[in-house]
Amino acid sequence: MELTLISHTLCPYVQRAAIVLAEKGAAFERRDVDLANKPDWFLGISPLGKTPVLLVGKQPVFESAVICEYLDETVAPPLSDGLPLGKLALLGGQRITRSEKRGGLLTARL
Ligand SMILES: N[C@@H](CCC(=O)N[C@@H](CS)C(=O)NCC(=O)O)C(=O)O
Repeated sequence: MELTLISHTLCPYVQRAAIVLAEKGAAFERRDVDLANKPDWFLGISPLGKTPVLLVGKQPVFESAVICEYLDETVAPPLSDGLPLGKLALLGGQRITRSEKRGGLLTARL
């Protein structure tokens, strides 16, 4: 499915989604909008007029945490282990991995 990240150059919430996409090596188009002069097409897909919005085909997905979770569930490889702690870490910008040797959980910044 074609992915378009509707963005603003300085938006840290956009960065969360962009980092997840980059970690996955996913192909996507980035389209910046001027938040001081929001275009009508943007207001038509972003209920609160905020970036980021991820277009999955023509379907808008909004709220950066929701976008990150959607991407992790639909684009391989998974960055979280799908368990609650792993999901929370993903949303906080961390990756949780299981330590084979120590049998514990390790976290690292995405
Ligand atoms: N809770 C939102 C926050 C998004 C947000 O506040 N984006 C800012 C840019 S960094 C925005 O679009 N501001 C424009 C406005 O509020 O009019 C998310 O995590 O996606």
